[in-house]
Amino acid sequence: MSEDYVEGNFLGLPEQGENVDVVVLQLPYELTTSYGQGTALGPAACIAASGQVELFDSKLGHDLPSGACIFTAPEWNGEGGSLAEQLDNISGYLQPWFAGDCFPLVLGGEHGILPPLVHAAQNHPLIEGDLGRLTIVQIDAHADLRCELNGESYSHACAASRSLDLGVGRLLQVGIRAYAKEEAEMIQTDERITTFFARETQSSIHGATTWTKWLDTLQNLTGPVHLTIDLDGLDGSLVPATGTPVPGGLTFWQAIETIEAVFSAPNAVVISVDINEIAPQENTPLTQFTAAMLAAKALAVHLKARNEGRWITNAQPAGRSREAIQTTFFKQQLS
Ligand SMILES: [Mn+2]
Repeated sequence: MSEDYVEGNFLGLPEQGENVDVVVLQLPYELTTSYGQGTALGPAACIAASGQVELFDSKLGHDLPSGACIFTAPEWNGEGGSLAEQLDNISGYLQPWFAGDCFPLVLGGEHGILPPLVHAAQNHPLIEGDLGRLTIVQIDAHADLRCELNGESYSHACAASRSLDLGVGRLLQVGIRAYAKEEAEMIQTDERITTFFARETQSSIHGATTWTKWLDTLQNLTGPVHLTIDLDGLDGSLVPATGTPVPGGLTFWQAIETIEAVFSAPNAVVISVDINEIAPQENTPLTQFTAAMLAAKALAVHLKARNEGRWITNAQPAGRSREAIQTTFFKQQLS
């Protein structure tokens, strides 16, 4: 730990400069988690664990933050009595940071944060209200394509289908190994969705071939991309404290390769990333540490993309203090 380590900041990094290059946003949101508990404590636990992550990144070739200003923003305050109010407040909290002048690195919270994040992203200068331009790349054990779960249409189990409902143009999924019949049918019939099942990528017979196809698919991405990493996409042994750990998932290096491939796609711009379903475990910090490692990797390859000219910088810098936007979108949807 270095001398200028700042408690409560991602990687303990001191913030340099008034303009924000990367903002770390914490969403301690847990309203619909079905099995585990503690995802509301995940973001802070991830920040704490990030103090143990090495700052050197071999792909970047430098120590983080490599001259960039990384701002760990005050966490979302969790306000909102009803589910709809919480979703609106999450979107309103995120919106000012999707202005295109900085890169949002979002820590959740359960996967139900995805639809309000997508809603917040629609004013991004590369999207301009047309979410059809946006591709979501999803690492997950579950397809999250349910119509509803326990009568709740904004459950974490519906995160991907609600995002498609908002108009997202394309969805690429990997790690998927737990899904319902309705989800299997949607994957087969909906042309927006491409799914690489864990059964195929982890196969001891043809897994390597399928994995190469997945990485090729990512390299061929075009336009704005959001990367959503549900920690349970990784093998359950790596993330024992996540909401629903599932065996048979991605290895740590497959998650790293996926992140690197998305951010190095020559014709795509990754506008934001979220790492969700982080739940801390006191005796073994493995889950939150794994999340912190993935977040640090995303930060490193984002900075690498900047160095290589694959980041839009024409948006005006808007500084560090930004007011949340008021929205009633989800209230209207759910009324
Ligand atoms: Mn999920």
